[in-house]
Amino acid sequence: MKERTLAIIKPDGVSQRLIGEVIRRLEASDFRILNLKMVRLSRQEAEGFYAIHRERPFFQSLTAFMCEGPIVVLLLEAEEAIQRLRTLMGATDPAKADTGTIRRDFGSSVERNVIHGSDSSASAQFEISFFFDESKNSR
Ligand code: DAT
Ligand code: MG
Repeated sequence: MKERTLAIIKPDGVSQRLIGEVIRRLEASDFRILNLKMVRLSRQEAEGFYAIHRERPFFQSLTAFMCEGPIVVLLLEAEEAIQRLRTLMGATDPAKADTGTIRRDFGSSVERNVIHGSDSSASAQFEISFFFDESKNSR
């Protein structure tokens, strides 16, 4: 089934000049980019995006990291997009991620792991509408 999902190239990905490499991998893997933008999150926006994690011990550090520089937000469409993006990304901790995944190849720690991807259709819906006006998402 064709699905939409949201990916974010995190500040460490942008600063390592990995925008092109991440997009290349996504397109090579048959993801269609329906929309994308570079933004710099305020602390409040980062906290809103990651609100589901607000009770976790790493919340402050995570939201500070997400604001340290620009990010690239991508609205993606593909067959089984949600699960396939997660597979391309690899496990949260780059040290535990499979060989050949984006996080394994470029991540430097469990926090600085280069890429975000929605983990379910409910989170994809929330995250897409967080960044994009739904009426402008078709192409
Ligand atoms: P994922 O990004 O793989 O969906 P998650 O939703 O559990 O992982 O956590 C969101 C982000 O929070 C993750 O990309 C990096 C950070 N994070 C998760 N667990 C962490 C931990 N134990 N220490 C520091 N940061 C963590
Ligand atoms: Mg997650």
